[in-house]
Order: sequence, then structure tokens, then C-alpha cells
Amino acid sequence: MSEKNSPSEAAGTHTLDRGNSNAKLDQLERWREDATGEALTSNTGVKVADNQNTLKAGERGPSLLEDFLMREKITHFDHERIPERVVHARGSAAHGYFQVYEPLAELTCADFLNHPEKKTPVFVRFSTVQGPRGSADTVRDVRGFATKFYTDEGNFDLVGNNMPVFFIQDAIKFPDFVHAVKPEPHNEIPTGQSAHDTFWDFVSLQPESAHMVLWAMSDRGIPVAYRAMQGFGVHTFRLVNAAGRSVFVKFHWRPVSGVYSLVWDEAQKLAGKDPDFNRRQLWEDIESGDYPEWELGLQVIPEEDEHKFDFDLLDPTKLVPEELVPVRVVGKMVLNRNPDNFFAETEQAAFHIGHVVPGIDFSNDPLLQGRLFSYTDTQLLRLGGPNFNEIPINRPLCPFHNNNRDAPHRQTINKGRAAYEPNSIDGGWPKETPPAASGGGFVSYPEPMSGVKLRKRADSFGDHFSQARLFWNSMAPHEKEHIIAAYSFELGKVERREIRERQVNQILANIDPLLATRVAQNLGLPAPAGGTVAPLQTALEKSPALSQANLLSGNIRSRKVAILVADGANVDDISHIIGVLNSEGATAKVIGPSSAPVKTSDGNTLVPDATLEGLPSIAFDAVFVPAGAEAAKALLANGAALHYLLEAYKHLKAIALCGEAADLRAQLHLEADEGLLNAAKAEDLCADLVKAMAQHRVWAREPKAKAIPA
Ligand code: HDE
Repeated sequence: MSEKNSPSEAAGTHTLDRGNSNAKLDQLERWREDATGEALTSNTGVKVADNQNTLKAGERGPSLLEDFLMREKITHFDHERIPERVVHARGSAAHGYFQVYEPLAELTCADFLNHPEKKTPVFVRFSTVQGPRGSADTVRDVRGFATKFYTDEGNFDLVGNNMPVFFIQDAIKFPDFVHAVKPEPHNEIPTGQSAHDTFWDFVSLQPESAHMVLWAMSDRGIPVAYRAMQGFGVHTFRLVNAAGRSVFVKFHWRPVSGVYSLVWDEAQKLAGKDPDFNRRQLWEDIESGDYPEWELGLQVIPEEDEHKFDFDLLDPTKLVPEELVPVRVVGKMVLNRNPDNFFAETEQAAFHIGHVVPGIDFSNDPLLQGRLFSYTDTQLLRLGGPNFNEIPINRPLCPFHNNNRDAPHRQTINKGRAAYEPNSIDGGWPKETPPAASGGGFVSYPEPMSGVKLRKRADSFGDHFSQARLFWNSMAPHEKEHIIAAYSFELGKVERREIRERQVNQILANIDPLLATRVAQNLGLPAPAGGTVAPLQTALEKSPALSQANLLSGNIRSRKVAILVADGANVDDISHIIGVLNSEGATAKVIGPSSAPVKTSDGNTLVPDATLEGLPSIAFDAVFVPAGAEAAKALLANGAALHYLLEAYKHLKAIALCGEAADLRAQLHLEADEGLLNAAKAEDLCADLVKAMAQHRVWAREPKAKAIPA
């Protein structure tokens, strides 16, 4: 977004190609197109002559009840809200498609998993769990990852999370868990946080939560972006092939951009400075054509191996380590279209774990079984009745016919007289479809069943700490430090000493002595004497696949860089770095001291995309400062610019300083490291900058950066 100094042709113009920035603003207005040129009418189609004034008895007189236009408008407004989701209320979604790489006929007869030529439309909604609809995106929480596949055989919803396990083992505990984690009922504090007494009270008394709480306290609880998260179906499902043979399966989504997270200080600040941080990035990336992508992975477990593990496959607090059962990558999902209307699509989307297609079936995981009930029930309340599948976002794209009739908000106008089956009046239609290799009706997998009616947790669900320990042991040193800090922060907010003690002595001490001791130290509690439960012998000590340090993509696609400018900034450096970043699939934004154009080294002007305060360094992955004596001097004298760099340093980001901009580093007393780069010009440091950004953070800097005030 550059402009000339003056209209005169004498001064040159910068036409800096910044990749994605602001390029598609025009397209944002696309949704108005259908209303353009059309008269404003009432809901019944009556043209409105005056939309500014209520009908009154005299200019200064009382309003008249007769005003049907005003009454209709206000009534509609009064009814605009539907109940938000009781959990996962805060979310954002996008459209896209899924394509399988090769037919999976040996595993499943699901049509969309057997036709590599087919692009199956999808709608994906990401969410946090605890906070209400208007809460911040970057809080520490689990993220929902719900995908609706509109297949030719009906809708399949994969309603998962960004963590592969869950807090509880049985559905009947879900209301207890949610009541504990939600804001406390007397004062509705805190919003979007688990750092409070009732959450820690519950989880410290419920050891089955130990594994999942550890995930939530890890960097997985604060992802940078939805596109930087893995997704998991969590439960064990079944796949069934055309011959009726079944295997167990765990579903995985693997982000092509890699898996990476915010640092805690950054997450907290973003919650205030840009509560829409994740939502905005998803929207902007799609608008600019930088589409988020995931690969679908399957962990396939033959039926005969059901009991071969040291945990129960039906226990949703356990994952199947990838070192024991590798993930087979089978297809790709691309999100390439933003919704046109947030309410109509994202808010009204009704996901349901019970939406399956032939070839996909359930296991007896007791959490999964309970969810099968809950998701219909919740839509009846939220969407006002059993016709929620007729809402456009929920409607299958394949034909659907049955004898379900009437109820609130019915949209289908069913013709004919026979709304029952069998019938002879309509020739018996619609009729059942027998199961068949392709296009057949759904048949439940005929799993043999027997048992005594009882309320009991299987003994095989009884080990709550081995996999928590596996996760802890698999973390890189910096990840362990973050986990210790997260427990210390959260438990530090807990008012009751006995809850803190219980969590440390009865949960953390059973996971790992170092974790328990360090957290105890930070809370001023005595170090626990040892665990209360004897550790079990398990198949694996470590699972490298669990550490985000091993899950980076190795490239910088979709990463964002701030270019700090002031009058005199070297234009060659700016052009060069933008070129390099764009060629790597990253984007840059020019950040100025104010929104006013700055004068570049060649005498032209450059209009910043944002100001130092408008887009702080927490919104970027790296900071670049071009050379230029005058610019460096101006930035040195600007407290906001110094803070910008200091904060980027503290958050362990790559910082590249060209020429005279090196003075900024000296002024801030920052030691050069593999991510704090100096060179005369951009050309000489851009390769190192790309390398440092691909590492996501300069972890080696962390101990030093901690000493810097926030
Ligand atoms: Fe959910 N969950 N859940 N859940 N869940 C809902 O459904 C529930 C569970 C998940 O973007 C609700 O439409 C019960 C596990 C996601 O619209 C509700 C139990 C996992 C979303 C509900 C669970 C999830 C929900 C609230 C224990 C990961 C958001 C509104 C038996 C595998 C979907 C709604 C969206 C939403 C119930 C446990 C993921 C109340 C009873 C485990 C991603 O029906």
C-alpha cells in the first residue's frame, strides 16, 4: 500500500508486493451483492417508505401500537439470540474440502474414503471450551476441532479436540466437570480460565483427569493458530469394510503448517489486545488465499489386538502411542472459504458424534456412548426443535427422504399423503436400502454383546498416571519448564491451600517427582515425599511424537513478520525481505510510529499497514528492522519501538536488524543469538532469519529472556 509523495510523476512510487496484506478488501463486500438494487421490505414483502421514524400521533406525540413495521423490526431484534453452546461457545469456522489419497476399501466402505477423485465438502468449527461466545481466543484451554463432511452418503461429523485424550472416562461425569471448570456460579469469575478453585478442586479429586490436565497445562493449551493445531477424534471408533470386517481406528488431523504455540505471557496479552486473534488469522489467511491444510491420519488396530496394550482402547483418557501404532496418512483437508454469515453458519452449525455414514461405527467407549445422546439433545434446545438438520449449514448435500414430519421451523414442504411406512398409497416410498458394497444402507457392526446390567468402571480403566508420565517424559526441556510454570500459575490462583496440596501430593507426585517438587517450591509447599500409587511397568518410556518440538513443518509458510519503519528506512532492505518472505509463503506488514506515511531512503513514501500500538509484536512471528541512520535514530527515541523489540525478544522471536538498526540492540543490551541477527543489509541475513523462524522460537534464549520485565 504505497503512495507517491505528490501527484507529480517526478517522484517514484513503491509498489511493494506484500503478499497477503489488505489485498482482498473489495471481496469482503461480496455478501451485499444479492441485496444491491433491491427495495427494503418488511418480512412479508411490503416496501418500506420510512425506516427512520416510528408512527406517532403528532410530531411530538406518543408512538402508535399500529406501527406494524416498527413492531416487526423490534420483535425480530428481541429474538436475535439463541442459547450459546453450553461448552465450546466461542468458536470460528470455515468451509473447505477433503480428498482421500487412495481408496481405503480394505478398511472401510465409506464412499468418501474410497474415491480419490472426489472432493468432499467440509465445514470445520474450531472453539475453546470454557469461555462464553464473546470470550478471548488465546486463553489456556482445550480447543474443539469439529469437522462436518457432506458426503454423498450423508453427513459424517468428526467432533474432536486438539488433544487426544479427555478429562473423564464416563459421560455421567461431564456435567460435574463442566460445572467445575466454568466460571464459579456465585460471581461468574473467571471467564475463559481454568485457574480457579472449583476446577482444581474437581481435578485434584478425580485422578482420571491427570493425563488430560497435563496436556492442557502444556503448550497445547495455547496454540498460536487453529492451523497450528493437531486434531484428534479422541475415542476409538470402528471402520467397517464392504465384507463386514471391522478394525478399530483413532482419527488424527495433522496440520501441514506444523504444530506450535504461543508463550504464556503472549497469550495473556493477546487476550486483551486482540481477543479475536485466532478468529482473525483464520479469516485473513483464507481471504488472502493462504489456505490452512491438514492431513487426515488413521491409527488402525485390528480387532484381535484389542487387548494387547497396557491400557484399555475404550478408555478416553488414553492415547495409542504412535510408536506402537503408526499413523497412516490417508488424505488432505483444505479450508478455502470463509462463511458468508457467522450466525447462519458458524453459530447454527450442529455437530453430532452420532452423524456417521456406512463404513464408520462406534466403539463402546463410555464417554462416546454418552455423547451420542447429548448432541441431539443440545440442538433441540439451541436450535429450537428437531428440524435443525434442515438449516442450510446442517443439511446434507445428498438427497434425504423419510417420514419425519412437522415440528417447529419445518422448511420442507412434503407432498403426498403417506407419511408412514409400510404404505401402498405412495408405492411404498421412501424405501429401505439393503446393505451393499457401495451406496447401501447403514448397518451397525454386529459386535457380539453380553453382560450383567451394572454401574461399574472396568478395572482396565484404573491406571491414571502411566500415560501422564509418558507425556511428561516425552517433553523437550523447554516444554517441561512451561508445564511447571503453567501448574504454578494456575494453582497460584487457587485460594484454598488444601486443593493446592492435594493436586501436588496426590496427582503431580504420581506423575513425576521433579514436576511435583518444582511446582511445590513455586507454591511454597513442602516437596512431596513420593507418589501415592506404585508406577506400573509400561511398554514405552517416551513417545517423541508427543513433543511439539518434533512437529514443526521446517518451513515458514503462513508466518507473519513485522517490518518496523520510520523516516529514512532503507527501501532496498524492505523490498528484499518482503520478496524473500513471500517466496517462502510468509507475509509481512509494515509497522510505523503512526499511520502517517513514512519517507523511505529513496525519497518516496510508504503507508504503514498498522502502528506500533495497533499491531504489537505479539501478533507476529518475527520482527525485521531495515537499515537507515535516520530511521534507527527515530526508533531509538521511540519508547513504543523499543518496547516492541524487547517484547519480541522476551517472547523468543527472531529479530533481524539491518545496518544502523543494530544500535537498537545495543541500546536494549540484548545479546546476539541464533535468532537475534545483525547484518549490513537484508540480503546478508534473510537466510538466517528464515532458518530461525522455521524453529518457531529461540528456546536457548528463554532463561535470559525471563529476567526481562513484561
Ligand atoms: Fe462435547 N459437547 N461433550 N466433547 N464437544 C458439545 O454440543 C458433551 C466431548 C466437542 O463446534 C455440545 O452442540 C458430552 C469430547 C466439540 O459446535 C454438547 C461429553 C470431545 C464441541 C457436548 C462431551 C468433545 C462439543 C455443546 C461427555 C472431544 C463443539 C454444544 C460425554 C472428542 C462442536 C453442542 C461445535 C460440543 C456434550 C465430551 C468435543 C453439550 C456430554 C470427549 C469440539 O452436546
